[in-house]
Amino acid sequence: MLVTEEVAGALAQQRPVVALETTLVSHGFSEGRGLAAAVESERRVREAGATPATVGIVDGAIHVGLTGAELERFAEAGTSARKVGARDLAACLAQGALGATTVGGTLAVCRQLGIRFMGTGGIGGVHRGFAESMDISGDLLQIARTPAVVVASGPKSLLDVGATGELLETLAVPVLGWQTATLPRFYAAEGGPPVSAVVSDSPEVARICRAHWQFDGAGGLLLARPPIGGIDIDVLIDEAVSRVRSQNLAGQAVTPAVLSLVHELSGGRSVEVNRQLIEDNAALAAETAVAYAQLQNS
Ligand code: PSU
Ligand code: MN
Repeated sequence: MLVTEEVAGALAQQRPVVALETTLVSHGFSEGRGLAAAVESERRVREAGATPATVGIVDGAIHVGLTGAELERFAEAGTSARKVGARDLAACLAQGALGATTVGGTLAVCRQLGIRFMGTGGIGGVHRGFAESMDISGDLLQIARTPAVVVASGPKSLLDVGATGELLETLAVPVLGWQTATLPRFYAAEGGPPVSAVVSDSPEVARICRAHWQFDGAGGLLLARPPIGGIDIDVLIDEAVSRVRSQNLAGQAVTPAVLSLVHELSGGRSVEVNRQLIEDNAALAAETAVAYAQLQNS
């Protein structure tokens, strides 16, 4: 594993570190927008007083902390970069492929290094029609088994958000609503199921994390932050989901295909919301990482 000096130094001194993923860079956007979101996310993490640790697989090694040139490779590769969940890490490494880590893949790396905070846009979850397809994102199991907080604007709204909330409960993942009582739905702030606890500030999140991790074997938490300027595009999402389904796409290709169709159908409006919420979630992940470090040192 190649950990940059900046990240290794921060971890060694127990300073706040925030992991960021690369699937959203390669698969989540087109035309370099993923690169802009990644660069700005890193800037927001630093601005909040934490060290960004963007994770990706380059030339047969896991990189924790990416150079600008490496980030550009992920953006330029687009969907030709492998989408790497936890189960894909080993093959990607051994085969020397370029691998963009998902939330689940990134968390597997966080577990090795002891990184306790990560930011992303929306987590994967239980897909609509899961009873037939059995398509349930690997993100959920990785969140459950990694002692880390994932800051996201809830599950992506192309999923069955209610079923995702239920499965998070089954997996004993606390779902903390950032100044909200309901689980945000990625593009939309409203309309999701209730969260398991409402939180009002980052010191409170830090106290809950510390208490949670005192239980033997406790895993991850989801900190769900509603998007600012969220949009209700449920009709467009329904349309995109059914079009992708009729193309017989399955597995890893589903989420990127639906996202890109939603971006097209919304005339770019959803792209803007998506980019903004990714950056804001990175900043909140950093704020909570800082609060947690302060609590640990007090
Ligand atoms: N957030 C975004 N865009 C994305 C993702 C998150 O705003 O593309 C990615 C994450 O990497 C997440 C993945 O892990 O989508 C979920 O994919 P799937 O549903 O195939 O598990
Ligand atoms: Mn899937």
